[in-house]
Amino acid sequence: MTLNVQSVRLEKELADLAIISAIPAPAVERIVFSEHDLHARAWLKQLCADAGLDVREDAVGNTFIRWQGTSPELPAIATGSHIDAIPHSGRFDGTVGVLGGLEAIRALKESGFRPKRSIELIHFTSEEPTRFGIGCLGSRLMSGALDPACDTTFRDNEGRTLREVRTSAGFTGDLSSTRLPVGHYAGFVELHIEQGPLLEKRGVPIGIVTAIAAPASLRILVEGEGGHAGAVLMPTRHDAFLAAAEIALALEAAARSTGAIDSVATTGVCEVFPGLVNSVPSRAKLEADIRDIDGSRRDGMIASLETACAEVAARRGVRVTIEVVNRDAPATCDPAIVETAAEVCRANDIPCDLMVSRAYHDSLFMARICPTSMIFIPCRNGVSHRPDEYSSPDAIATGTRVLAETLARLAS
Ligand code: HGY
Ligand code: MN
Ligand code: MN
Repeated sequence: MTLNVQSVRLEKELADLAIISAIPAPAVERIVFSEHDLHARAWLKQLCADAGLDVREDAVGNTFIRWQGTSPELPAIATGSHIDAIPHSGRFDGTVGVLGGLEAIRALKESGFRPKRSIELIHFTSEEPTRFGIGCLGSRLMSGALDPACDTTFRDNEGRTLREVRTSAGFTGDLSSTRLPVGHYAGFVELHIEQGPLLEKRGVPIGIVTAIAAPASLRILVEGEGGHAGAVLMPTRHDAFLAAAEIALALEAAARSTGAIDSVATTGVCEVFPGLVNSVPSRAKLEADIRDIDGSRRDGMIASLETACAEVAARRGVRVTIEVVNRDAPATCDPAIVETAAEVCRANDIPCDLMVSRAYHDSLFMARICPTSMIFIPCRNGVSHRPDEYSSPDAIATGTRVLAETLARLAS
């Protein structure tokens, strides 16, 4: 198949999207339903309309960009990713899968190929957990992994509900209408940067994902006793921050002690109240991210954390409450989809490795409703979620080519 992936066009679009951001380059910030997110959505929809594709949006802003096949009644083949970006992040996480997916469709169209099954590019709403505290909001709703009641229970930092925010952004309708049935798609393939160092280290241009790690995130509230930093003597203190610090270290120890390199745990948020130099902390809030490719090992880390919280609470005379925000199963990718992408690599003499994904993606939830896999491309030093995140035009073009031919085979 002679495909002309227009790398210059794709690089320009990636660069244009990168500057639609709440903060100056090279950092990127595009929080779901913010003015920058809405600007980027409008820009993307225009790009897709210019490519002659049909565009529709659901009640939470998941956007479906469709290339009608010759047998439109058959379940379509889908690809896609996200364009929301956490603060101080990079310009390739997610965007490579959306703009690379668009370029894959345009290259196929321009080659004269006609798919039997329609091919649909999906821009998922809020893959990042930034605004509502949970990742993959759009794909969770699509796959039935999240109760639509979250419409009124999820609130952002300003206390606004998901319903208020999404409807003022123009996305109306009942949230339950976002649900797609199993079988709605015949397959899903997501192109994404690896967000790890393995492909670059091995000098391999393509990774094909066989499994996606099981993520969990927890909110931990520690309530102690505050007081005057000079007057409260050490033996009588119930310092909420120091208790929280011990809990964060216990979480690190839990991850390091499983014996598996796939066990990771992060305390990424720590808020101290009242947060004054001469006042003993009376309250501390932690947010912890705990993952492993093995779900039971991940649950073992959570159990260790719960034990540590009880021990610290008793010894320090503080109250600790744990809220599990999400605790998802890992996903196994579909062997037939994996094999199709591997065949494409072999046919083009492109080396590829089978690998797991330690980051979570919308594919984690798409795998619940259709056969799914991912195509990874290398990113420099494995860096991601940082402004210096980088993937070369050649790597992106190669990933886009493999995606295009994989979609063509699946849609034929
Ligand atoms: O955190 C993740 O794994 C994804 O990048 N949101
Ligand atoms: Mn990310
Ligand atoms: Mn991502």
